[in-house]
Amino acid sequence: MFGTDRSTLLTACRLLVPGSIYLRYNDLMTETTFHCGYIALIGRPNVGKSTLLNRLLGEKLAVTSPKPQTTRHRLLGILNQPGAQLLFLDTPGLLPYQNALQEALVNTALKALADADVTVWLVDPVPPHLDDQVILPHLRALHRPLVVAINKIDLVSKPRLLPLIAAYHQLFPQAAVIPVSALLGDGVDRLLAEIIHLLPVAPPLYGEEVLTEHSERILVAELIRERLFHHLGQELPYAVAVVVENFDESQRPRLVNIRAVIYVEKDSQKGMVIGKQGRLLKRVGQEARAEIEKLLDSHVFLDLWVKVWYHWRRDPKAVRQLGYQSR
Ligand SMILES: Nc1nc2c(ncn2[C@@H]2O[C@H](COP(=O)(O)OP(=O)(O)OP(=O)(O)O)[C@@H](O)[C@H]2O)c(=O)[nH]1
Ligand SMILES: [Mg+2]
Repeated sequence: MFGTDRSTLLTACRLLVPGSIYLRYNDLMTETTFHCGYIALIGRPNVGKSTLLNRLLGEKLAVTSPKPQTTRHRLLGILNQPGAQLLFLDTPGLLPYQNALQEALVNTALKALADADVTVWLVDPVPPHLDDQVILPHLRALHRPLVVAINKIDLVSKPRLLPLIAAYHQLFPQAAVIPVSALLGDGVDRLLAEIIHLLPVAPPLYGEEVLTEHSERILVAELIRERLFHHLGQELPYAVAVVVENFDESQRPRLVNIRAVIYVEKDSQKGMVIGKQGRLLKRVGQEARAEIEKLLDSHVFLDLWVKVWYHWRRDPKAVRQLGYQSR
């Protein structure tokens, strides 16, 4: 899914000098009514926010999985369209929190909501949960435009969809309600057109070739975590955090040497991540390396270690040190 020119995109992102952007992108600036702004993708866990971000960008930037609470960062994905630059913020799913990690994730999502010029509330194709105390109060208090995107419409028949659209219209009469399938792409063009229409008139903030502002280290750690999410069962994926400790690109593109640590919360989990005779860790490493090589457009040597950080999810300081915090 990664484009071949992706590492160029990301490298360019790191090399950009503030102030040079407008000079280099005169073509974007010639529009007299250029639209630019932040769009927060908000919703419950697992509704498809990250899948939608990847679909909108045409690149795999965000990690996704069938398990809820996959996303842990506010991830910026930049899309350039004729006359507009869209700055999408993927966010962690909103739910009542039970530990320091979940609290940090909810704060991250709410901060993105507060910062955004337009909010896209992504929902499953089910009637609104009117008793929702985590999202609805924030959406009701919103002073900026809202779009409701009913996702996964590939899973429902048309006759079932119409009452759903009506129910969301009734809940937020001022908002456009747009059915989409992030997986298949249905409705995504209409969603884009609606968002552009709602964005403020402003010049582009980023150069045309920039896809994101995140470091390759973070994206690499996320790809490793995604593979762990796919292979680990039950609660174990949630006990895992990944940190890239060494990123040696002195021989790039011949080779990038990466050492990453997978943190778990208990001794017993360490063995589960490593697997019998190291098989699970080996598989995770092989799959992650293939994805990382596409991302970096380079051969990669990936050295994975598993360490225990006792009960890190309960400890706000540990959560921060592992890179999860509202920004
Ligand atoms: N059938 C169908 N499945 C979808 C669609 N969009 C996403 N999914 C699936 O839903 C699951 C969750 O998708 P994600 O994109 O990880 O969801 P998320 O909202 O980012 O989840 P969190 O990061 O946990 O908040 C994955 O298995 C996706 O493949 C869709 O339009 N149709
Ligand atoms: Mg996600």
